[in-house]
Amino acid sequence: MVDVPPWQLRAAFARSLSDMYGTEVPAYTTLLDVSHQVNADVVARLGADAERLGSIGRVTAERHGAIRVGTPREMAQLARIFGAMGMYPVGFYDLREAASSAVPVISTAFRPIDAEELALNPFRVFTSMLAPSDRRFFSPDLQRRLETFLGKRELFPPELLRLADRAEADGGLSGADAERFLELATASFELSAEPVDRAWYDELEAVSAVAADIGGVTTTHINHLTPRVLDIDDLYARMEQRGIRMIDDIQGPPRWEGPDVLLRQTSFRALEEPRTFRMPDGSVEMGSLRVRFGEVEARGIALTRKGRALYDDAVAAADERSRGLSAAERQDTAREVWRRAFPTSEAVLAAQGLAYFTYRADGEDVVAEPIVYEDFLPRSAAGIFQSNLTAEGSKDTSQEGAAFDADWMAGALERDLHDPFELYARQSEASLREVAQQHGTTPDEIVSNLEVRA
Ligand code: OOG
Ligand code: NI
Repeated sequence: MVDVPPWQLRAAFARSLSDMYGTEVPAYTTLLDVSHQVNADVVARLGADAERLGSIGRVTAERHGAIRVGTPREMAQLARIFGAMGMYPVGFYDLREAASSAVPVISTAFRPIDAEELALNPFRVFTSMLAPSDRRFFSPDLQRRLETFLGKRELFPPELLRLADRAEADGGLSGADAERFLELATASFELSAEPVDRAWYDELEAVSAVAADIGGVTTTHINHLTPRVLDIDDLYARMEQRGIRMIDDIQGPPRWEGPDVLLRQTSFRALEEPRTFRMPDGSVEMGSLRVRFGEVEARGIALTRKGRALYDDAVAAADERSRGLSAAERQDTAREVWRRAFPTSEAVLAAQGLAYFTYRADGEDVVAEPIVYEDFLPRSAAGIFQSNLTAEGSKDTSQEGAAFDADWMAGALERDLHDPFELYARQSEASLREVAQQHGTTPDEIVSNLEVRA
């Protein structure tokens, strides 16, 4: 019997992970408190306008997680666990390219893909997989030892995977099974108390801190769990006022007077967490690792491919002109570039086909409502990864990188990999068809009228 549908599993899992992570990383609880205050203040200040990109209920519950695993097999297992919760792989991110320091991973994001499911609970997980075959980072010998190590570990108990498959086949679980599924799934992402092999961890860390975090231990863990805020600049300032050290930048678009687009992210610095280590002589010692951090984000309107190309050019131009500048100067420079590149109104974004909207009839009028960006940005992800690494690692750029792409990822996951642009376009076009029908006209006609009004 199905008592608990996928969306309820997803919402309950997000809550349970959040509770677990809050006990592991107390600064995360502070981040949640400050986020809630910031959001309450924005709602008090702006009223209904504050909810233009999502109801306050959705935004308050909204989180994304970050998880890192080692092999295609582990990725495929994750796909089953997330599939049980109505979360599907969307997008392909190559952080090996996006980062200048050694971040030898490729990634996707598991998330709901339908507007109704997103409204019920938008939980998403940025999921990365190590690439030991990439010669820029790993020698053939290290690759072999790494793959042997990873091949021996079991991250997810068979009972969890069986329950996941049942949930996916039946469209949910019975109450008792759901409880067991949530317990096993949450436990799979707890930080393990098992001693870390010091020599192995250090060897990998010399190559890449991310490689050590993934392949230096026999378990996985949630790296961060990110709440959403309505004013990320205010949040940044309030965290610093509380004495919590933030990374230097807010990644993504600068703060400006025009519409919020895509995604802005920042984080508090990775904290030193106590861990036990097994030393080469067999003794066990206390030590610490600094791998988990507290990220926070603000979301804006999803951009079309054309809008995204503008964004990518603006980011490259701002990077180019920001070299050697302070964080404040970098924001000013980005803002200048931005003002030249982007229109300052939603209406122009819509008319020029730069961003995605849904449309609805309001009497004789057509009202456009922005579609919120549900995905990630490789440049920002690389920035977040890098600003939290303890060491640069090593990357031999004279070597040929291993070839991975979206098709490879779909094959590893044994599932379709959704294209984010297609998902937004489909949602937008469906709404256009509906309004066109209500107005007895065509979608094209509706779009050209938008152009006239913008
Ligand atoms: C993922 C880093 C990227 C984001 O939100 O873009 C990321 C990781 O640290 O595993 O979290
Ligand atoms: Ni993140």
